[in-house]
Amino acid sequence: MEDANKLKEFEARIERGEKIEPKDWMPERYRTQLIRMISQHAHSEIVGMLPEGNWITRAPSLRRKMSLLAKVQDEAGHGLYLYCAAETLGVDRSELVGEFLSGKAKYSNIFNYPTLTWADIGAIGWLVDGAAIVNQTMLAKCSYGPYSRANLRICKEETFHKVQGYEIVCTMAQGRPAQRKMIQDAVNRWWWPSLMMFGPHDKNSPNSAELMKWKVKLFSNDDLRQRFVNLTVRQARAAGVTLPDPDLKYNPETDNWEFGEINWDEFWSVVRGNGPCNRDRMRARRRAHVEGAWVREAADAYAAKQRAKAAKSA
Ligand code: FAQ
Repeated sequence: MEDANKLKEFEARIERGEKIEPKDWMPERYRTQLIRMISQHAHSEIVGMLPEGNWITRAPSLRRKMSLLAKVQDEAGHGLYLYCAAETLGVDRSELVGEFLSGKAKYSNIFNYPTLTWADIGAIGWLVDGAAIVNQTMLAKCSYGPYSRANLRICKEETFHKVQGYEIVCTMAQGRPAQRKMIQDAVNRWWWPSLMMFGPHDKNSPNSAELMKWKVKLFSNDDLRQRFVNLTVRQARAAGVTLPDPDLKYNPETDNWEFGEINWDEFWSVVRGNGPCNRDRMRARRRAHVEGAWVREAADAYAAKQRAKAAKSA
């Protein structure tokens, strides 16, 4: 009875647009859904450093190298904000990282594709960060305070990432024939996986109804995907590249760019661990975890020393 009243009050607060904060009462299901989603998001940011990290030493100029270094470093920071946001829900970071390293926790499909040429760095910044911004601008308004604030900060940085990528795309699209071919090839390879980032169609999305009811998601997977397509078609035209979809056509009645069918078999195969780079990505992260053990130990020792110092002077 008490819980029924609390649930009613909780839902009324969400309805009024109030933020739910860590110490507030929340249904267990809200808490577990948020932990699932925020931790998957954190793992994605961390794995997301790998495809682009692959090109830091081969960036074509110092300016490009500096921008890419800053971007990859930002992704690590996003992972950390997000693990902190998940921890406010009473879960330990080491538990979440353990689930990721054991292969139990998911991370975004997109980071299981290879970066074959420098042009892929442009395509990722433009398309992958572009898709992430569409999704995360919504999440910055979500009902859970710490996740909302983390996304607000993430979006500001992602905006720079997108411009960095789009500038590479535009530069290469105006370059020599070999450069134009290279950027078009990268766009062809990253377009469809970017559309998959928004998740399955609404009718096949088991979590959406609950997440939308509690305003964690404010728009559905399909609505956000459509928004991304509408924005990107115009940008592709301005840049001088084509999107690899013969079914792409404008519908004046809905003001939407309709697009062809996504290959969901490919999506699920990648999500289940069988994409082109899943094994490489997991191997790299497991190795980094082992090699980074001394950093965690040193940080723990430092924190313990600071606590002892504070206790002594209190
Ligand atoms: N990949 O019921 P739904 C970035 C899973 S960050 C893998 O629709 P939901 C920045 C889903 O987990 C990119 N799995 O799920 C960057 C669920 O399985 P589960 C990451 C996916 O949660 C840029 C099942 O399918 N962003 O790019 C995917 O309602 C460049 C059923 O799906 C976030 O994580 C997928 N794409 O909606 C970094 C944002 N989609 O858990 C470096 C936060 C779905 O029940 C370089 N997350 N699945 O076993 C979200 O907005 C949502 O979780 C969705 C999925 C929209 C991803």
